[in-house]
Amino acid sequence: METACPLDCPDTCSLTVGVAEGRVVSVDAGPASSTTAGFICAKVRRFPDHLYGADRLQYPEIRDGARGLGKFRRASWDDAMALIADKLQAARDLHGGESILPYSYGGSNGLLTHQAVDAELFRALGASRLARTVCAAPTGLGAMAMYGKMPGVAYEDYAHAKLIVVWGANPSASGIHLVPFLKDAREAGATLVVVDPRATPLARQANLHLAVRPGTDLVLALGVARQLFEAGHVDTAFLDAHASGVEAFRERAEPWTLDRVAAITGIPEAQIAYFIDLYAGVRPSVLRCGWGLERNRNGTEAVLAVLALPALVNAFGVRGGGYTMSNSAAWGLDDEQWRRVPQTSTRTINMNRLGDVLVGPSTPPVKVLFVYNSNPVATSPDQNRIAEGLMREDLFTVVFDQVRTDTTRYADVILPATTFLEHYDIARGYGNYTMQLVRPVIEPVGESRNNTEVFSELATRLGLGEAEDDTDTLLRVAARLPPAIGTALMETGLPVPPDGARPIQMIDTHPRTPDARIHLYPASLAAAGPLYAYVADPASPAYPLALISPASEKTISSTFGQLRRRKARLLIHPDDAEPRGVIDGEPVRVYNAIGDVHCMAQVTSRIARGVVSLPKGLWRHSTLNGETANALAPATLERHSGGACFNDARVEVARIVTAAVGDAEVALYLPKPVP
Ligand SMILES: Nc1nc2c(c(=O)[nH]1)N[C@H]1C(S)=C(S)[C@@H](COP(=O)(O)OP(=O)(O)OC[C@H]3O[C@@H](n4cnc5c(=O)[nH]c(N)nc54)[C@H](O)[C@@H]3O)O[C@H]1N2
Ligand SMILES: Nc1nc2c(c(=O)[nH]1)N[C@H]1C(S)=C(S)[C@@H](COP(=O)(O)OP(=O)(O)OC[C@H]3O[C@@H](n4cnc5c(=O)[nH]c(N)nc54)[C@H](O)[C@@H]3O)O[C@H]1N2
Ligand code: SF4
Ligand SMILES: [Mo]
Repeated sequence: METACPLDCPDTCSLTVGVAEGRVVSVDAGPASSTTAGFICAKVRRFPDHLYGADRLQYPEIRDGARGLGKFRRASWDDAMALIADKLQAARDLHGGESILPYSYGGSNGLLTHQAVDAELFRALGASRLARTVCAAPTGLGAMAMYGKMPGVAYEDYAHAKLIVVWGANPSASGIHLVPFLKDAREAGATLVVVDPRATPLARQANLHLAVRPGTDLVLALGVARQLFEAGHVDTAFLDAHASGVEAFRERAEPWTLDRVAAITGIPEAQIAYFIDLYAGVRPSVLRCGWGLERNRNGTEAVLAVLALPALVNAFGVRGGGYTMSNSAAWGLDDEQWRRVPQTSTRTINMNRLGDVLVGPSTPPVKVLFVYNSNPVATSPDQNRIAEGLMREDLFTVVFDQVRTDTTRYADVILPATTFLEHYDIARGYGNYTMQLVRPVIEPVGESRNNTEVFSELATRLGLGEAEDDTDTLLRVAARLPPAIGTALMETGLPVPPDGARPIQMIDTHPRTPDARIHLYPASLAAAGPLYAYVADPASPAYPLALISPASEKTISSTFGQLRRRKARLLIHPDDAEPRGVIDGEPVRVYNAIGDVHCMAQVTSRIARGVVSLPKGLWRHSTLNGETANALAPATLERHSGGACFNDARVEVARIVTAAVGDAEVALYLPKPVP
């Protein structure tokens, strides 16, 4: 049977699912979308393990025993929903609607299962609003301010580029369908540059790998810009015609001489100079900007400075020239069109601050937390504080998920959710230009229900709406899509965005800023102070190493994390391992003031000196002591967007040695070496 993959991945594959006797037996590439090109990732091929595994939730459960112990008893849907409706009503009556906090991210959800009926319910309740900033807040804000989220170069057109710059992206894991087009381009003679603190698979094949210190991309991009101005490589006629803020931008780049850039980024001057020569001279050139450079204190300004580069040299106007960031806005949809309850003006809580909001003072206090489409114990910053907050005796927590996650452990009520093979959805790609209908191929597993059913039933119980099922939502949303898109979605299954599926930037598609110009110095962001101001590294003598936590090919954020069997490994450079006595394959402790992760070490020169790396999305069982990278990630906010600063985690690493004390094996830590 034919469907599509809505998971949080830029590729939105078409899928063919084999079903026998009502059970999914195989999941593989489907024919509909040509970008899928006959292959999908190993994670989704293994989807039956997620559907039918031991961790799949089959029926509602109510806490049975002390909070956090993870003991639950089976309940009927009727009892579980009655209890939740009671708690929502009571919280609203006693403390006001804002004491209810819906917590969701929805990266792996399409238009029907996120910010649809759920949003209507929580708006009608007058609940607190949530700023969804755990991902893409800095890139989204920067790309919007500078280009109005102009659609980017399509994957297919990378094959036409002569210079490809992959900046803070790792498509070999995080969007694999771009990789064949990079290969085609390379075979046709294209040069590949990768900007990444890790030697990713593409960095290892690249002509030039700039191993940037995490959080310093702003400085690197400003240094490149300065040289482009200095050496006369800037297309001033193009900028006069299409950009604003050029002089203000140039002034901010001016101080960033190559020697200063090299000192801060850790990249040798000669490599930066080589990159500048390439970028000034080779056409068509395309820049794939990822999300790795946003997850720090300089995120938005880094994205601005990087996305300014194609404008400076006018990389646009040719097939295979320009840049790609998220293409989610290419469809030009206004999601408010299908929400029947208007937006409220209730308080907004930044999702990155969940721990503080639950533990610290908050007016009103959060009394009901409703978690769905998200797994915050595994994915949000400051894990230990979140866990502390979830232990609060006066908090009522609902967790609505497909599997028993690290977050369900803290629930008062667990509700079982369907997966995308059991419900309708509309998946909108953010890498390639595909939008597809997601169709149920099997009946719901166990008693699981989809988001539409659950949120509309709660609305009915609370007298705030009517029950509907996912086909009702589908028809309602499809009818409110722009006619060309809605009709094609339902009839051919493959609509095309308004500016086409392979737009040439500045020819087929243009900046969607109010004046249709490129804003190199966006006034909207400059109000709070001068833009392009580098904030120094948060490292300290106690915590000198930068911890990054990039996407893993084994999971999608935390999804499928239950299926990981091996203990996680910390990547550490030999020059950092040696003085700490850290040995490849042996246990280590990674710690700072807010967390302490025990895992295995992998000593490798595939990571820059001074940087260590753990996978994102790990579950507690993947480390030796149940803390993950998120326990070390501060809940600080990027200053423009409120975005998460996972990669601002600064840590120390020590070898763990064990010793037998009586019958027990006790871990001893080597003291930090004296420099
Ligand atoms: N298999 C798989 N695919 C995924 C996901 C997944 O979890 N697994 N997640 C999906 C989601 S939610 C997203 S947002 C996208 C993310 O897609 P990507 O942006 O490609 O993925 P990341 O791993 O977050 O970051 C990319 C690279 O940035 C590097 N990096 C870290 N810090 C810095 C820095 O300061 N500067 C620079 N230049 N590079 C840095 C990392 O080493 C990493 O190789 O992928 C999506 N696709
Ligand atoms: N350390 C570190 N942490 C990170 C990052 C990082 O770089 N470093 N990056 C972050 C990024 S890029 C992102 S996008 C976030 C993602 O953060 P989350 O959104 O919390 O992560 P997911 O694993 O996508 O969680 C989605 C959950 O929703 C459930 N789900 C899926 N579909 C449905 C549905 O239809 N109904 C219901 N009720 N549940 C459903 C899934 O089973 C899954 O448990 O994580 C961030 N966390
Ligand atoms: S996760 Fe990405 S690569 Fe894997 S099937 Fe889904 S869209 Fe395709
Ligand atoms: Mo993400």
